[in-house]
Order: sequence, then structure tokens, then C-alpha cells
Amino acid sequence: MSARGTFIVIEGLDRSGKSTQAGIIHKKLAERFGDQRVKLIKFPDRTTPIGKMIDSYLRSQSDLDDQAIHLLFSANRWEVASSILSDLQNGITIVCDRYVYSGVAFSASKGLSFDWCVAPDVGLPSPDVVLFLDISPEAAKLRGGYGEERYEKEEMQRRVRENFKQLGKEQKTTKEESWVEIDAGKGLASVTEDVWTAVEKVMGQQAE
Ligand code: 2DT
Ligand code: MG
Repeated sequence: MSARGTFIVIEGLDRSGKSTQAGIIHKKLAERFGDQRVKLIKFPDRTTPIGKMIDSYLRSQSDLDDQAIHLLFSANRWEVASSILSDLQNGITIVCDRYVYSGVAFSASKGLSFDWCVAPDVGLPSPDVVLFLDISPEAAKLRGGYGEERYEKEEMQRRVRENFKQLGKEQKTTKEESWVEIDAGKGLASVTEDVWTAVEKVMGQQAE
């Protein structure tokens, strides 16, 4: 493993298996390199004061303008940006469940422009790889249905998926290998295998 940690982001629709896969990768990396060398983080981080405002909005306990909630999601990343950077510099690999791509994909699905949505996240630490767990909204729904939260509606998820695909295309123009699309509609073992293959590849490239 390289001296610098690897920044691995997992993205996808609700019920695509992101959290499950993030947990599996974290566990495998901890077994391989030790607990101290890998961290699992998640956005939104609902525990901070900003995160609590986001949580309240998502659970429809408060209302906010689309722009305002978008900026809170971004601020929720900025509050840990320097700790992400210092962890990476200290050789700690970070597995991150959702990141800026969710930020843009969800807010843009409400009608905000891509450019406007991207702006507040410019300058945040860049991931070494984004694993996009792709699933159709129909298949996601069959996995036990969406929950009660604000964005968990099939129509919105469909637009979000299109936005993720657009972001993937753009990401690939800067660095082809930094966006890996994984078919998340398959069984758990098969998705886990594909995810792990991608993780080993990026970590191998970094070690070169
Ligand atoms: P979870 O279900 O994973 O807790 O996400 N979201 C997330 C945004 O709209 N913008 C963001 O920047 C991020 C990180 C996706 C809760 C919801 O929050 C959405 C689903
Ligand atoms: Mg959710």
C-alpha cells in the first residue's frame, strides 16, 4: 500500500446496497491492513449541528429552499474536509458512503443547474475512485420498498439515476478509471466481488 491512503467513494440510489458494500470493504481492508489504517465515513453525517438540520429536512420535520439545503449538504462535507485530507496524508484509507455526486445528482433532480450545484463542492478532497452502484429504481423498490424520507420516491430516483450517469461521463473525461459503474441489481456475492475487484485495482495502481 502506498504511503498515502486511498479515498474510495461509494455512490448510488437508495437501496442500491451502498452501505452494505461500504461496510464490507471497510471490514476487508481493516483485516488486511489493520483497524488503524482504514476509516468508514458517511454523508450526510447527521451527528453534527449542520447534519441535524439536514436530518430534520430529510425527515420532513422542517422545510428549506432547495438552494439552502444543497449548501448545508456541502457544508457538511467541508466540516470534515481537512480531517479527510490529514487522514489520507497519514496513510489512512477512507471508505465514504455518498459524497459530492449525491449532492449534485439529488439537487439537480429538483431543477437546480449542474454548474450551480457543483460550485460549493469545488476544492473538496477528490476521491481516487467512485464506485457507482447502478440499479434501476424499479429493482431498488422491489428490495423492500423505499422508506419514508423526502427523496425516496420512484420518480425522483429515476431523475437522480440519470444525473449520476451524466456525472460519471464528466468524471471519466478527467480521469477514465476514477468512475467504476457496478451492476448492483445482481446478487450480493456477485456485487461484492465486483466491488472488491475495483478496490484492489485502484489500491494496486496507487502502490505502483
Ligand atoms: P442517506 O439515505 O444515505 O442517509 O442519504 N443527499 C445526500 C443529498 O441530497 N445531497 C448530498 O450531498 C448527500 C450526501 C441522498 C439521505 C439522502 O440525502 C441525499 C439521500
Ligand atoms: Mg436513505
